[in-house]
Amino acid sequence: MFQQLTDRFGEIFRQLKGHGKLTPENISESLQEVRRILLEADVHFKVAKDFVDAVEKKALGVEVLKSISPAQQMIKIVHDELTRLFGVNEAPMREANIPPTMIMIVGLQGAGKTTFCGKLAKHLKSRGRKPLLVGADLQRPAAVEQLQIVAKTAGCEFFSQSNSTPLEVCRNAVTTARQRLLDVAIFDTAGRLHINEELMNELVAIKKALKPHEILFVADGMTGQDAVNTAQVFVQRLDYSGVVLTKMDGDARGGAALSIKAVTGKPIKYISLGEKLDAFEKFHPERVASRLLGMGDIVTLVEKAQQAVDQEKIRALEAKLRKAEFTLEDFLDQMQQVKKMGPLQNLVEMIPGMGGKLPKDAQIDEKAFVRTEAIIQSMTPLEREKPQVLNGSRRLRIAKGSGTSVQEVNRLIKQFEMMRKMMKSASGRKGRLF
Ligand SMILES: Nc1nc2c(ncn2[C@@H]2O[C@H](COP(=O)(O)OP(=O)(O)OP(=O)(O)O)[C@@H](O)[C@H]2O)c(=O)[nH]1
Ligand SMILES: [Mg+2]
Repeated sequence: MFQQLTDRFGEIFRQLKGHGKLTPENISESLQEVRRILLEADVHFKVAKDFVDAVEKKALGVEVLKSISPAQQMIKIVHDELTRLFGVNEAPMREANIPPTMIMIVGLQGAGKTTFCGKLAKHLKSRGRKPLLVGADLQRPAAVEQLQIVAKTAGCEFFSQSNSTPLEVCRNAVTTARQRLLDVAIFDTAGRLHINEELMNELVAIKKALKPHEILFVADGMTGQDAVNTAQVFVQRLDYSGVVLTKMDGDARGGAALSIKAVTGKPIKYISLGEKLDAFEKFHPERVASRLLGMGDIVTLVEKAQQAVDQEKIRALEAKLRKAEFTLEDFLDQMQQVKKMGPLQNLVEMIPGMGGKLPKDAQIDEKAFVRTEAIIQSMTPLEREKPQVLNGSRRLRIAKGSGTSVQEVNRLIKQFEMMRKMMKSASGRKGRLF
């Protein structure tokens, strides 16, 4: 995801490293480059302009701190602005007081609606919910069968009916959900090649009659500004509650992701990263901003790993997180769990210290993964527990032992400390269902 943006931002920060401090000249030089990068990534021109202006204002206003390099200062400012652009606070899903919670999925043809329905249902099921997948796409032949297969793969219940209207299907699905004691109904609606009145009227009728708790607009992330334009038309007609960006595993340049919240006013709630039902993530603005800047996203990484480890381990880990006692040993353990989970491509960018090393063609650098592992494995138990004992000679020994360099060891340790801080601040926000 965002590989191109990550590489290009990395170049800017590297260039800034050569300077002693931020000056109006080097700020302006960097920002010209930032503007170019954003426009090349197909970010909406107004969004790009506002972004650059905001970064400039902050950069010119920062106090020059001796202990922080200009590159670090700039990273922090860009990171904060990206987070703001993505919507700052994670957007929670609304739930029904009296079940079922109704979630309506809308979007153009082929955007990934049906696949997303399956992903969301599977995710909810893993959280102890009982979702009902509702086939309300009566337009495309075989659409209902497709959803039925998805429901089976997700291990969830399914409802549809022929010789009916989409509104009737949704209405009857709600009754069915109540009868079967299912607490979430997900409506998979029809797509069209282009926006047309018939489609909009159909969707507006469902919205009016049933007042779904959430309406999620699904956009193909590969289509850049087209997705943003469609999102804008849909929000005017349907005033949906959130956006799902799909196909973020491909070579999406990032334009849609960076523009859609600013243009529509609606937050991205989920991203989809592949055809398989678990290639799916809740969208966390701050984490994604970190990932985009090559800083990794260890919180998401741990969450994914938690799904693969047993309950006891999860509890032990949570206790450590709360007390900020997470050690390099735990990190290694998590990494090994994660490796079993694949696709590595989606996970690799969350590991601090690896983002910048991914080659341009976005091939997975399996070697970098192995090197991180080798570094930790070359440490003694004490060092893994207390990285603060790692003095120069220990670092040299570890570098030799792991066949890496002292710089690599330093980088890993520095990023590990950063991630520990992140975890501490993230561990307070747990237990949300969606
Ligand atoms: N690579 C990738 N492919 C995806 C993703 N999401 C969906 N697809 C693929 O995109 C194609 C269309 O997905 P669907 O879920 O059928 O799209 P839809 O919006 O329901 O399409 P209609 O029902 O025709 O409107 C399928 O081949 C999916 O496997 C994703 O996140 N990444
Ligand atoms: Mg579909």
